[in-house]
Amino acid sequence: MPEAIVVVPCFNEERRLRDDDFVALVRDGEVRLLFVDDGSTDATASRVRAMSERAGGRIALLQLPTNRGKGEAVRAGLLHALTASPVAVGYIDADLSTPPEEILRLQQALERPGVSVVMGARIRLLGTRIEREATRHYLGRVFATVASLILRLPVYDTQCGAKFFRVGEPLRRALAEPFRSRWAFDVELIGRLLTGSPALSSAEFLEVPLARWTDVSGSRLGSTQMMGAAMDLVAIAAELRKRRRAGT
Ligand SMILES: Nc1nc2c(ncn2[C@@H]2O[C@H](COP(=O)(O)OP(=O)(O)O)[C@@H](O)[C@H]2O)c(=O)[nH]1
Ligand SMILES: [Mg+2]
Repeated sequence: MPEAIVVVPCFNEERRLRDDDFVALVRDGEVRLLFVDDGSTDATASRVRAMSERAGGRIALLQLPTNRGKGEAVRAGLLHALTASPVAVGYIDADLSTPPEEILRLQQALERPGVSVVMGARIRLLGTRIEREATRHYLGRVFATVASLILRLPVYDTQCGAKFFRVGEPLRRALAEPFRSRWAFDVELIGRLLTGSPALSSAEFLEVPLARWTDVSGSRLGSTQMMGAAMDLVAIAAELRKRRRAGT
């Protein structure tokens, strides 16, 4: 399997970083990790440097001077990753809500013929362990449903923090401009991929139901941020309309 570079956005994650799990992930899987420290004021950067030493350089650090939010940190990380010409890139959350074995399973799914984007989907099915607080689950379902309508794509879960992409012109173009949203940037990215030139077809997107996902405590996504993300959907919908018009 070709190696992927996986971006891990971090803002003051010193206390939640699980060093051993990250080091094991790059040892066991065909992945390299690029942590993006988004202007943290704690010891996030030195923790990543220590991991990098243990991982023989398979873990790298990109430091942004000031806090720009998750969306822009992911974009900066993906653009940096692309300079190394990988076949695939991805991003995951620093709290490993999506556990390492599931991350590798998502990466493998990108190998299927015709698949260019793989997204984890948090669906509570019998036999899975998706641990999410009820309020967050229901608010998340409303958000994802609206996102799906805006995107005109039958996507179940735009907001799971784990995604993989085949590297190519559609991805490069989709990352060229800053995102407008800190938290709803996944919706922007999917929208740009669907309406870009060249565009991806909806058939190239694959959602993989996760066997395990845990809402790790210490989230920075409070109710104010959730409201902000919901408002961002309005602007994203307007931008998508413009892009669709320009493309026809
Ligand atoms: N770059 C960056 N990443 C952030 C920021 N806030 C949160 N994150 C990262 O986004 C990911 C998910 O954050 P988390 O607080 O767990 O949110 P939740 O899981 O969506 O509730 C983690 O990797 C965080 O470090 C931020 O301001 N900048
Ligand atoms: Mg989290």
